[in-house]
Parts: sequence; structure tokens; C-alpha cells
Amino acid sequence: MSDQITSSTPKGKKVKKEEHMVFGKEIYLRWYKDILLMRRFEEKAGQLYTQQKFGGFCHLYIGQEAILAGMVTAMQKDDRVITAYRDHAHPLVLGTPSKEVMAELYGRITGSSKGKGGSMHFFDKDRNLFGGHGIVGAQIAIGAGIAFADKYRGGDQVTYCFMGDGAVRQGILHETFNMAMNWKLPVVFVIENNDYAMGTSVERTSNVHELYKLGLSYAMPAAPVNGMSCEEVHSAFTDAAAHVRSGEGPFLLEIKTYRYRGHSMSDPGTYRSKEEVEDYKQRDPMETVRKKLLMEKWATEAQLEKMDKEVKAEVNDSVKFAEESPYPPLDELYIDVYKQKDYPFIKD
Ligand SMILES: Cc1ncc(C[n+]2csc(CCOP(=O)(O)OP(=O)(O)O)c2C)c(N)n1
Ligand SMILES: [Mg+2]
Repeated sequence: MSDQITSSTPKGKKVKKEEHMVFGKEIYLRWYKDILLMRRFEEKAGQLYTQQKFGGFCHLYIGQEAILAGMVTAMQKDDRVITAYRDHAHPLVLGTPSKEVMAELYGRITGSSKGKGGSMHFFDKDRNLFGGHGIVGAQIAIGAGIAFADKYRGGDQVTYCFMGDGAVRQGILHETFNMAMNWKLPVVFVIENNDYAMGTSVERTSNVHELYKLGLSYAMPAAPVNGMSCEEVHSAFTDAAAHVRSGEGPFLLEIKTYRYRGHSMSDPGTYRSKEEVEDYKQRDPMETVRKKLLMEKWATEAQLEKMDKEVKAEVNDSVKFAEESPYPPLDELYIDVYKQKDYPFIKD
């Protein structure tokens, strides 16, 4: 476990943590493959969006991939994931076929939500992905609700509830943290602190810049994590999930990360310097994992090149699949739409 994880509750109760996790060839290869898929898929999605092949919004996750790579190797299969609108990488890493993810971006019936969700609303029931939410902070309460349902049913699943640094300034975070702690809900709250909410830096939104400290007012154990390191992310998720599964209630992770691209595709990026972006790219998780694989002789340059080619081919296939798929037919319009027959406010 990373030295950075120094969490304790305000009462001084230390959180149990795994010391000195050792990682081998298999996990590094998995991280490399997962990061490659997320990155190549989104590089392509960015190009296609610019060419107006699909519409709506498009928020890329490029730069932040170590978070999901580290999460997925630490989680149990039926754990739950919920996030905001920067959500293309989540289904990919959880195993939704890339062609279904691409078709969803294109709004086609073969997409993972039958083309009705689009870029900001990825769901996959079979892989316990509960969205994809466009209202900043909304998923914080929904994530706690999922955890409540699991606890109520007596399950041992953990919900990983992702939010941005901008979302933590929403009031709903405080109500949710309080209730989740009170009811000891099985949820890991994950702040992906990429330093900006659109063009507004963390420093400008509040006097509290160390966001993990937001948990401490609710006696929620919390820890800062280096989000450019798959090892540190994996360790942090492992420890947080173990704490939650032991019945002790929520855990808060503040994962420090960075998005290389703009907030969305229409962001001129005038709020930050080129040097700042370059500085983070020097710590790029894909490069770090690649160097480790080569240094340990767990893979050759040629093998990594082959992996990259295979991933690019998979992404190209997903584009072909999406472009050849039809749009949802008209009679799909009212299917999967929630309605309540006795809703009292409907007037004929
Ligand atoms: C309730 C609400 N207010 C404002 C917006 C507009 N908005 C969309 S994204 C965003 C910034 C959120 O930033 P952050 O939580 O840091 O996530 P990031 O984009 O960095 O992943 C804002 C203000 C919104 N979607 N919902
Ligand atoms: Mg942000």
C-alpha cells in the first residue's frame, strides 16, 4: 500500500491496510491492455466527433485511465459502478463489447442502451454499470441508494461511486455522506480530482483543496491517491473495499488525476498552460506501465506493438459495426421509458 494512504477517522481509529502489495507480469499486462483500449477507443471517438459522425456531447477520459485500470483489477465481479458523464471508459473496462459502446455513441439500436443514451449515459445491467449521469453530483445520492439496496438485501457488493472535483461542491454530497455514514452503507466514494470543473480550478471554488478531507466531517475514513499510478490506485481500491465489506461503512478516495484533453470537445483550454499539460504527460500511466513491462522483460517492444495493432483493429471494427447498424425504429420510442399509471399529476 502506498505511503500516501494515511487515513484515519477523526476519532483517530486507523484503517486497516494491506502492506507492500507486490504486482507481477499478469497484472501489468492487464493494465496495459485496458489502458490501450480506453485510450485508442477515445482517440478514435474524438476524431469521429470532430468529423460530425455522431452528435451530442463528448467528454474524453484520456489521461485518467489508470483509475479505472487499477479499480477493475481490485474489484469483485458483482461490485457496482456509477459515474458522471465522462463515462466511455467505464463500460470498456468492465467488459461491455467495444462495438456496443461505439454504436451507443452513434445512437444506433445495437448500442449498449439501444442508442437511447449516447455519450453521457452508458449503462450495462449485466456488468453492474449504473450510468452515466449528466447532472453534476446526481449520481452521488443514487450510488448511496444502490449501496442501500445491496445492504437491505444482505449482499456483500461494494458500490464505487465516482464524481469529479466540481461535483463535490454540490449540496447533495453532504446529505449523502451523512446518511451513508449513519447507515454504514457499502459504498466507496471516489473523487476523480482532475483539477478542473470545466474551466474552473479547484483552488477557485473553495478554501478546501484537499478534497479527501470532506469526508472527515462525517467521520468517513478518507485517503488521497496518486491517480497516475495503477499500483497505487489498485492498492487504494483494495483497502477501501475491504473496509467497506467488513461492514464499517463508506470510504472516500480522492484520486489526483489529469485530463489531457479539454472538458468537452469544444473547450479552447485557455484556463491552463501547455506546460501544465506536458508535466502530467510525463507521468502518463500508459508509458509507466509500458516501461515496467519492458524493464522486467515481461514483454518485448514487438509484443506491445502487436497488442496496440490488435486494439486499433478492434476499435476500427467497432466503428464499422456502428456505422452499419440502424437507428432505433420509431416503435422503440416509448419502450424502456418509466411510467406510473396512477401518477397523480397527469391530466388527460
Ligand atoms: C447540476 C449541474 N450544474 C452544472 C452543470 C454543467 N456542468 C457540466 S460538467 C460541469 C463541470 C463538472 O466538473 P467535475 O465534477 O470536476 O468533472 P470533470 O468534468 O472534471 O470530469 C458543469 C458545471 C451540470 N451538468 N449539472
Ligand atoms: Mg474535474
